[in-house]
Amino acid sequence: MLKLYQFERTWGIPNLSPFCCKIETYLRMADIQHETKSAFPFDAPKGKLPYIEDQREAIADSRFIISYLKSTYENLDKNLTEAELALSVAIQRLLDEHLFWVMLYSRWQYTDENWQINKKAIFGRLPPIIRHIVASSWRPKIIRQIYGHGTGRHQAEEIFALGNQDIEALSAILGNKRYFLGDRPTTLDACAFGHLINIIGCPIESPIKEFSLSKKNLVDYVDNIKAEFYPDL
Ligand SMILES: N[C@@H](CCC(=O)N[C@@H](CS)C(=O)NCC(=O)O)C(=O)O
Repeated sequence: MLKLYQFERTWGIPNLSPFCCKIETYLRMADIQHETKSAFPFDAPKGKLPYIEDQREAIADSRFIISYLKSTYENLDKNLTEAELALSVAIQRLLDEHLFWVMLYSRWQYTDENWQINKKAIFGRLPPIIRHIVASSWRPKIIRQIYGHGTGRHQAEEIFALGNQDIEALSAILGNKRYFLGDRPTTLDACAFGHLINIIGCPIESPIKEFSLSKKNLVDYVDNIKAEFYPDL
C-alpha cells in the first residue's frame, strides 16, 4: 500500500507541515488507500517532507507526488478547464512559494514563545538531550532559509503585511463558494487547506493568524474541509 511519510500529527490538525497536509488531504479527497508514517526531514530523499513510497518507488516533493497520484490513481482536476487549471497552478504557487514563508517566519523566528511551541511539536518525541541539540542546530538553518528566500530581510510588520495581502486575495477568490473552483474539491483545495489550517488552526499567535481569523469565509472553508475529510480528528 502507498505510504506517506510526514511529521507526526500534532495540534489537532492533520499535519504541522502544509505540504504534508496537502498530500494527506489529496489522498483523502481522492479516496486513495494509503498509510501514514512518522518521519523527520533527514530521512527523506530530498531532505524535506513529505515523500511517498509506492510500488517500491520513492517520490519526494508535494508537486511531484500530486502528479504521480493524478496519473496513477485519481485526478481531482480532470473536470477543470484550461483556464481553471492555470489559475489553480498560480494560486498554489502563491501558497507554496510565498504565504508559506510568512508562516515559517511566524514559527521559527518571530517570537521565542512561538519557537518554543514549534520546537516541542517538531522535536518533542526525541530524547531530551538529542532534542535540544537537533532543535538548536535546525533553527538557524531554517532562519537562513527564510533570509535566503528574501522574506527574512524585512521587518516583522512588513512580513505580516505581505502575508495578509495573500490572505485578502485568497478570501476574495474563494468568495462564498464551498471550494476554490466550484462545488467539488480539487488539488487547489488540498493545497489551500494545508496552508490555511496551518495558520488558522495552530497555537502559533501572529498578526497573520489574527487577520485570517477575521475572514469568516476562510475559517468556514477550513472547518468544512476538516469536518468532511478528517472526521477522525
Ligand atoms: N517543495 C516542497 C517543500 C517541502 C518543505 O518545505 N517541507 C518542509 C516542512 S514544511 C521540510 O521538510 N523542511 C525541512 C528543512 O528544510 O530542513 C514540497 O512541495 O513538498
